[in-house]
Amino acid sequence: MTVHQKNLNIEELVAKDTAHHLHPFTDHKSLHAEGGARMITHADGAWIWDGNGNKLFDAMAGLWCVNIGYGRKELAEAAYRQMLDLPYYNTFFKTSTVPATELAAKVSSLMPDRFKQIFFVNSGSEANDTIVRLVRHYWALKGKPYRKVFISRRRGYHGSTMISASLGGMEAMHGQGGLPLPDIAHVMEPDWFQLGGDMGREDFGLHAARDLENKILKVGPENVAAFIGEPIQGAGGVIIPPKTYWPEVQRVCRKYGILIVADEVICGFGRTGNWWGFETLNIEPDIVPMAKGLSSGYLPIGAVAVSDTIMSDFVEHGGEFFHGYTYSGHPAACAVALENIRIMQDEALVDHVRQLSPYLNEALGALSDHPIVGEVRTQGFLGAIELVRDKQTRERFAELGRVGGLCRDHCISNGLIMRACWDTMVFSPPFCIGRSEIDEWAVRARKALDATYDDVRSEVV
Ligand code: PXG
Repeated sequence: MTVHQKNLNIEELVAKDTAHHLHPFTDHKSLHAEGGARMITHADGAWIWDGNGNKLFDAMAGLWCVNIGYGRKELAEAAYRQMLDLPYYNTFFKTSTVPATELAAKVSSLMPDRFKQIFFVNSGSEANDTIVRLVRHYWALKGKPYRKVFISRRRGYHGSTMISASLGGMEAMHGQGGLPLPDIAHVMEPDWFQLGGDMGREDFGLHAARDLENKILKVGPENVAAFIGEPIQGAGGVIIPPKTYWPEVQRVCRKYGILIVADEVICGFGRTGNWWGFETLNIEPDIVPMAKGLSSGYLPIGAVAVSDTIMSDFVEHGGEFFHGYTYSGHPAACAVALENIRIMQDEALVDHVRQLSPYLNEALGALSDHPIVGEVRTQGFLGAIELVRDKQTRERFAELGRVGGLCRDHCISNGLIMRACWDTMVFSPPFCIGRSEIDEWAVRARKALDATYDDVRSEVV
């Protein structure tokens, strides 16, 4: 163990946190009523500890981001060394720094040849904000300023800023703050389990793609700038699309000259068993936002990879692109990301994910015999367990999200972190785990499912 347990007064800390810390994505009434947040104190590998001394298996890798696992000293040392050399300098106005230069080249080297240019940001939300500005400016440079509509999917998640939350398809988010902003249209998500009805998976994939074409025709193809989608929708409930879906989406976008944005914020950096989700799902994107796994969450950093097609217009037409952040290409964050990628490559972690994923699929897949589990699906180290009251018809329990919440709490009681997206339990574990940890996780998950079943037995068909 490389971690240090400090002598903390947790009760006092939780009170202070409740008094002063305004938490993201939180119901403040219930946080106050329940006596505050769970304080996480330290972590190692795939395990986190809370202030009460509970040790939990983190099957979410934080928020889908700690891909290499917790406790890697090399990353802390990379940040320390860089902060001594140069803690900050900007990358605006024709200036650069060594780690930003090296990281741009490194990220580009992990991608298909056409992605030579990398723009740095601090988060996935900023990556997608950047893309909306950059793509609209690209079309303006090409003399088509009216091409500004972005099409995305319902239950897609692209961030929490005004435009990235608008791109996202989360109704609850749109219900606050006057979203979505104009010139964004949403189409059906390729969720066979929930929306497929009697259709076969492959037919349903084509059906969902047809919804995109219908929307393009309604908006007017000449007005559409880009289609944005996560190769596998993460926060929407790990929606692994039918095999027919992406090829058809791609055909439709090409037909109308619409750019494709593959949001790799979750799927990127090995999560699906290849470096990029677009490789796993056979997509050829024009522009790629990334964050999370770029630094395994050790420091905030994101990026946008831009293909030659788009870049050539920027270089040809010239004129300043008025966009950037104080911390675009922050030296310490870039140094940590470089070290993270070095470890991923030296330890062949993407191969590890690909090789171990059938085992994970089998171990977690065995839960599909459970009375309230409708489906278990995985792709690489990304997956979901669907909770249903009727296994045959895939019918949900009443009050969507209630049973997911119960199950999440039972997971925690059993020393396991999985996230509930409504009644879909999702997981995205760190890459550093082996077979024994997967076995341990499956045992804990079954106990949590059993406890949930006890709560809702009378409702189950
Ligand atoms: N795109 C995707 C695909 C994401 O999953 C973002 C963009 C935004 O990234 P930032 O770094 O701005 O948060 C994300 C983030 C959840 C949850 O509830 C998911 C995310 C963030 C917070 C919570 O599952 N994904």
